[in-house]
Amino acid sequence: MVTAYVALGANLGAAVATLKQACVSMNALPLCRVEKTSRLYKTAPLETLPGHAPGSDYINAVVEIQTTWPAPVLLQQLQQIEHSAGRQRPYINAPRTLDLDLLLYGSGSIDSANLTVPHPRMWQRAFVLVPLAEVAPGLVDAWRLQAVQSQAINMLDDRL
Ligand code: PH2
Ligand code: MG
Ligand code: MG
Repeated sequence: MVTAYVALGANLGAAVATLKQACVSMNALPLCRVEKTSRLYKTAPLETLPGHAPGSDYINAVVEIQTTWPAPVLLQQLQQIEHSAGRQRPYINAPRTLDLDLLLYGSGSIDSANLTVPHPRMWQRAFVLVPLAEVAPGLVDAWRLQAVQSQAINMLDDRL
């Protein structure tokens, strides 16, 4: 079994319901169990493409999973769940119905054409680090959280 962390995000459609359904779908995958879930957070869109509207605020969360799938297979399964939620990719960082990003896969480092783990931008993003620190406090040092504290992030009174 490998412990992996997945970031969930959405800013199109019924985002809270979509994230909750995605969590159910991940837990329903064979050889995959959702062990821990974070609260839901409302976050301002970051890294939006110049010339495009930033879109609505995001709902973000993080889950810890236990799996025996190799990381590339797990990625395919996550992309299938994104697809089922109507995910489209008109341009980079476009508003989306569901984004499932593999943040960490055990202690592994992966650098392939379609998968980089640890996720290359995770340490710059409060919407990832704050919920990740909830489910895995030992993985996020205090100075990492301090480095992103200027980014707006609001804990909702709800969880996955
Ligand atoms: N995802 C992005 C780009 N920007 N901003 C927020 N607040 N939340 C996200 O999940 C997010 C983003 C690319 O995946
Ligand atoms: Mg993403
Ligand atoms: Mg993604």
